Amino acid sequence: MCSYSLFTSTFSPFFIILISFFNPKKNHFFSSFLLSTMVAISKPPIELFFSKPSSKPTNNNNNNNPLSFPTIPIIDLSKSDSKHLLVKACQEFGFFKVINHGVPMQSIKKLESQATKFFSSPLSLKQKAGPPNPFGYGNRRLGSNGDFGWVEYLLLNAKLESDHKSPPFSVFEENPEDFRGVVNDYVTSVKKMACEILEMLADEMGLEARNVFSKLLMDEESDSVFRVNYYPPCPEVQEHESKGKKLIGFGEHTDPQIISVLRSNNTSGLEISLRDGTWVPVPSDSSSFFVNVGDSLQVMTNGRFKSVKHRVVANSSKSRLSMIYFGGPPLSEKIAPLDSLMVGEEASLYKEFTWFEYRKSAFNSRLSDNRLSLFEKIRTT
Ligand SMILES: O=C(O)CCC(=O)C(=O)O
Repeated sequence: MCSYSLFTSTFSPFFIILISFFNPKKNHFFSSFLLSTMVAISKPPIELFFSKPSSKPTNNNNNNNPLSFPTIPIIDLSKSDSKHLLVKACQEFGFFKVINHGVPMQSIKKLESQATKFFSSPLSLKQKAGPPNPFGYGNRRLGSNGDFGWVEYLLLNAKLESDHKSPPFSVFEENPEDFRGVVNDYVTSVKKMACEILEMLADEMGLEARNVFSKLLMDEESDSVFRVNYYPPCPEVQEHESKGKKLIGFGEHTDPQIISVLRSNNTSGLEISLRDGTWVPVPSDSSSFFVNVGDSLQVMTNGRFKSVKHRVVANSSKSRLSMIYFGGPPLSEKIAPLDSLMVGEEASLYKEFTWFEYRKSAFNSRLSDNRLSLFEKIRTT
């Protein structure tokens, strides 16, 4: 089933021409023969989506071996002592889970249901919402530098006033305005939570302005995006898994922005990389959010916070649906360590750059590249 959908998405123009030429109603035998032959001959290399067998262990994150596994920090946003834990989580992992987050479950469920409906629509309809250039529907191809993943996605402008009459919103034929409204409600709540987290971090770090990070997301020109990912199940996984390979839904990367806030359905697949390179699966929790430190926040804190490397592994039987808000600064914003954070003679670890420059550089790289390395100062000591 998964080979077939990959086939149709990769070769659809060819496929459509042949179908219309050999009308199946008139020449059923020949067209079915042709179709099955095409599927067999043109079967795309599924190997493309599998990782090489890893030399680095994946920690199974179960309770049988609690000592070897550092538990992913859980931050209760309703508790007053959370600020300290937040800073610690950003320093140690660049990743944490948030509970009591204040995002209405109704808003989450509405968006999830609209997104599920969209991804289960015929490919021809979904393609009307693409390509993701910069916003729209994408399928298997991640960016334009040769990265593939077992994923379909919708990439949307997180600016709330954007046009619901053009793609991808116009594809929600029954009511594009309604879909835009559902996205707006969700993004508004998640952005509020992201800003609250950023302000708690600034407070705890003793920065003079508690909105020093959050104002970049609140800025009218904030370059924030919203993404919905759908990872279809792929039965062929089992065969490859026995050889120690994983079906890569979304290849390893760090997020270039300031902060990312992720929510998924109850299908796991997200993994984060610890400093020693061990991959740790993150158990899914559809009622909580997961937060990543992005590269820009790493730079603004002069490396005190770490942007977390993460990836998604798809599976054989359950689909994963995730929605991620990427909070980014305005394009012209200079991304540099905050003066108020620097201690004594502390020097910046990074060359000066704007978000526009960094974003451009990130777009021109492969997912797994260490994108910040181009902007690191060469240390002389
Ligand atoms: O889909 C997920 O769970 C994470 C995807 C991700 O890392 C991304 O879209 O940047």
